[in-house]
Amino acid sequence: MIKRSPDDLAVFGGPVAFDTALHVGRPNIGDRARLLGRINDLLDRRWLTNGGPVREEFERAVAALVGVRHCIATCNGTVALEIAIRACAMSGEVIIPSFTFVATAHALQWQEITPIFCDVDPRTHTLDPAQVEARVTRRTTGIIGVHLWGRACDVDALAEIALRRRLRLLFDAAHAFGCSYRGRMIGQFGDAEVFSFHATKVVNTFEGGAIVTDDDHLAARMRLMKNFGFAGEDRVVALGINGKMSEVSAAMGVTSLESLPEFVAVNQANHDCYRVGLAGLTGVTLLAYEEAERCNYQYVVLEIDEDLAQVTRDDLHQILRAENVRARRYFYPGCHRMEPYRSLYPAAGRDLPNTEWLARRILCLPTGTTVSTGEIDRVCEIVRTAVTHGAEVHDRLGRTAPRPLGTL
Ligand code: T4K
Repeated sequence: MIKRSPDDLAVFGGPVAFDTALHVGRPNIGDRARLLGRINDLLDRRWLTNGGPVREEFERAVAALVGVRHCIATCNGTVALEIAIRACAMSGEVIIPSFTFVATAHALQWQEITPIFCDVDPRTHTLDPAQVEARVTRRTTGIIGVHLWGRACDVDALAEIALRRRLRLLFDAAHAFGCSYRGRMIGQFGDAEVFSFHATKVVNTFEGGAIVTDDDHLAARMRLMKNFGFAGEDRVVALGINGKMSEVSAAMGVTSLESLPEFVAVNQANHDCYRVGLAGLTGVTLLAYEEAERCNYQYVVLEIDEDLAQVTRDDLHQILRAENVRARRYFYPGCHRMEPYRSLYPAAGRDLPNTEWLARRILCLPTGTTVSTGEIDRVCEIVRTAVTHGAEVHDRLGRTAPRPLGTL
């Protein structure tokens, strides 16, 4: 049914728009027959992990697409970050944004390195280089920039700071596979960059990740580290862990890579559909991607200005969930408000005004190959109805008195 008035919304007793939930991060599968063929082959070979041919094929394909000499595939993006951090000999303090998935911070804290949370630029959602500079101390050994939503950080400014202050520079490129910065593929910057190939990413390996770099020594160190430090059958030459990607994951990765252009095209068409469907809505901005760059359009990110829209981001989240649209409030409430950081640095929010501001404005909407443009039209219609009747909807949700606009 068409939802034109607040009474039509499921949250106020109207019919639920979707029988089956619409998810953010629904996995892309690619060519199932080819995937199953590859899985059959690897079963026949009886080579399931530890340096198999499919993992090697995946690493070659990733390195070629990114344009780097080395790709080290791993069991997930978090372990890839941990290995890259250790291989770069980061210690003491490392500067990162708080507005990111918590894995960026955990990868440091897990190794007893202090994450120093830095504010982001409210327009780009990525590290503000001036704020980074202000947080460098004698204990600082590195910077980890995050290419949030697949949009590159200010790579040149961060590289300049890292060079001048003699810091290591890594990029958490978990969202940015297949994206570019100033015409060069993301993956080519800093000492190394880290991708996630988690099920929810544009290219997936069920669980998986990779570190890419042009630094031969760093690559050799990371290859040892991800395999317990083994340099031969019974020779261990360094401290290592088990960070290996399995053959079945790599089979998914190779298959997924073959369909990358199609996945991106679908994401782009979906993004266009959202842009048209939400055009002209007061207080609702769809995050844009730069036309001149390569983008994977994997995240559909709305920014809600609650003063203009008269509904809060949390109102919209509640309204969409009631319609079976599982929108996500990434990356609320910011790492600094999650444990253990919240207890360790209770006052961190004071120095992160843009992070706090963004964390209450952002809502991610479903996209990917499982979402049709017809479904997107209906999602847009729900948002439009809620915002068009913003004041009434907010009031009816019963938040005005106990929870005024502007509070988290
Ligand atoms: N750095 C950054 C900036 C990252 O965003 C991430 C991961 C990392 C580092 C670490 O990389 P990994 O170690 O994960 O490789 C999800 C993902 O688990 C996580 O990989 C991702 N970022 C993050 C942004 O999103 P959650 O906690 O939101 O996951 P979950 O289980 O709530 O799933 C998200 C949505 O996807 C749900 O609506 C359900 C749907 N879904 C999920 C899975 C796994 C499916 O429909 N099918 C599925 O198989 O973290």
